[in-house]
Amino acid sequence: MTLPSWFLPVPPAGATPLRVLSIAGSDSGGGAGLQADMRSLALLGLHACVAVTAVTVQNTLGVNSFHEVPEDVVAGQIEAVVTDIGVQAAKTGMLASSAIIDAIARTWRQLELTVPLVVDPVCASMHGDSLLADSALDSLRTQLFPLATVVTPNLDEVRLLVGIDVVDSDTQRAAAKALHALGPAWALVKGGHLRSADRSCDLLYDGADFYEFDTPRLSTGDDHGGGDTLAAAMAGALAHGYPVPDAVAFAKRWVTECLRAAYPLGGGHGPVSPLFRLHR
Ligand code: PXL
Repeated sequence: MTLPSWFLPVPPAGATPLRVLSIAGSDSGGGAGLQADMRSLALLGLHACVAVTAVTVQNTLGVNSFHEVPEDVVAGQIEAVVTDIGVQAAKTGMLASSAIIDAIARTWRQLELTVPLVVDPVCASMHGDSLLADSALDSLRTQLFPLATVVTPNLDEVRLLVGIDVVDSDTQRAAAKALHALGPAWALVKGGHLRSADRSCDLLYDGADFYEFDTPRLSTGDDHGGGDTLAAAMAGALAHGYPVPDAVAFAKRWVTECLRAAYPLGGGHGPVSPLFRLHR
């Protein structure tokens, strides 16, 4: 199954859309976190459910603080959603603490969930504000990664998770192998501007084959929520049943369009924007 472009099939008005569960933190500025997930998923024609993990106090200049949601409330949201509404895919973003990660993994296993799970191992904001306790890295590696269909770290997160400094394609491959060894079915190592400033070269690995995704890289200061948007679009494509490499290819096209449509907001970094979809 190959996707034609940057859109997914949209259900007719009144028909129940496919559902994706976003397990993520709230961004009061509306650009990243669960707000980014809901914006993209809605504009892709899916229904987003949420399990809120933390409430951040932030604007476009940075994250001032955050308040964690008690882990039993995070688990309760997941259970309430999947036992009634049902979801075809899920994704995780900011998870804040080890207790929350353990509760998500425990709930996932107890409910015997088998839908695709995209784990975006969010560790810090683009300004460098921490969004995950250092002590939680081990829970991420040992509890959540083995349940993941695909993990999507950027280069900073790769360094924290597997201790590899990705500087070229050999180290990118080594990182993909080390991440895959932690248990996810697939590992996507996002390359950032690894090869050149104007290319975005991501590497996907399933334990057997490497898949390279080399696409034009748009540089804009307004790229808040880019990683969340990529992972949300992947989850949307997986909910539709597309294979992981197709979901990655699709999500890269989607986030590129969202970067093209990014807008300034506040005094800092504006968000990537799926609103372009309203004009097409
Ligand atoms: O973009 C990563 C991210 C995810 N979730 C929340 C965030 C951020 C970045 O700031 O605030 C809630």
